[in-house]
Amino acid sequence: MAQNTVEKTPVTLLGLGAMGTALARTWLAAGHPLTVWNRTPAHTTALGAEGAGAADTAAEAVAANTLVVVCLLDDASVDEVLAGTDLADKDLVNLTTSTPAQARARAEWARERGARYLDGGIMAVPPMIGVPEAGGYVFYSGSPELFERHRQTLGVPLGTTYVGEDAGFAALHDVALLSAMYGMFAGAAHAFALIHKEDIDPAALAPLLADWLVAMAPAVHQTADQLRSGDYTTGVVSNLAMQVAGTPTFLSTAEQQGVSPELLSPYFELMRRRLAEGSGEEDLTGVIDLLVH
Ligand code: FVH
Repeated sequence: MAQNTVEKTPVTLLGLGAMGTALARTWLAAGHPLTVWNRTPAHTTALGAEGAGAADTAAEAVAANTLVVVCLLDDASVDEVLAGTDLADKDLVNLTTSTPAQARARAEWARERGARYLDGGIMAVPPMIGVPEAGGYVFYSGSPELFERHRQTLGVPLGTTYVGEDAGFAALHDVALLSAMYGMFAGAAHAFALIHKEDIDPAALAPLLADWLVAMAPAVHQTADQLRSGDYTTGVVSNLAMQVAGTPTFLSTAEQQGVSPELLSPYFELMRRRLAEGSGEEDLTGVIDLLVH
């Protein structure tokens, strides 16, 4: 009885793309009163049937509740959608992917309009929404009070990880993790290309590849320790000199397999430059120094 009488925070959600729709369903399922708006009104129909209130305009949706969540395509669409709304005294949570600079500017923009602001970077794809065991979560940054106030509501669709008061930090963490992911995809693409013309089943390589990437992933902790200490030679298992000596093997193999080295070469070039600076006893950590201007 008691659990049914707990009042759930009403939520306004602007943007019913693949992500917004998935978010909406979890709030509805958890019993949160939900008001939705989408540029293409047809996207609100199904959610209306599931209990959401569909507003005719973004301004009407914003007026309906204090907590306003935005999940639109990009920062330009956020600008467009919020332009005619009254944000005074609203709790604005922006889950639209943006750059750190855009997030910081949006926080200031919201403050000038009398709103409190939280920025979010979603580390999940739509099928992971509302599925805790899938491991998805959202990085949040901006007002700590706002995060605490809505922590429970924001935790309904996905886990929450608060990364600081600087509104740009959620976007920065988001882009950092996704950039690492693209590096991993690039490496996997090269690996599949190497076997492509051979009598090797890609489905046989895939589990070997996945296990190897998982086994290597903890190396990031040593990288972090070395960056913190400034000593890139402690705990080194495979030093830079040895690794650079091995690069011709990778490049020759690519050539023999008829595979372009264009994904690997830029990284090898950075390794060679670091070695030329006399850093042969280091880990690969020194490459990071070459990337930072
Ligand atoms: N889907 C994913 O895999 C990723 C996972 C990580 C986070 N991203 C980010 O989430 C934001 C929304 O992504 P989405 O998947 O919902 O994207 P779409 O399905 O393409 O929906 C886009 C919504 O934005 C509306 N919209 C676009 N432009 C405008 C505009 N100028 N004015 C008003 N609304 C606009 C669009 O409306 P409509 O086309 O249905 O009328 C959708 O509601 C995004 O930042 C991802 O990077 C998702």
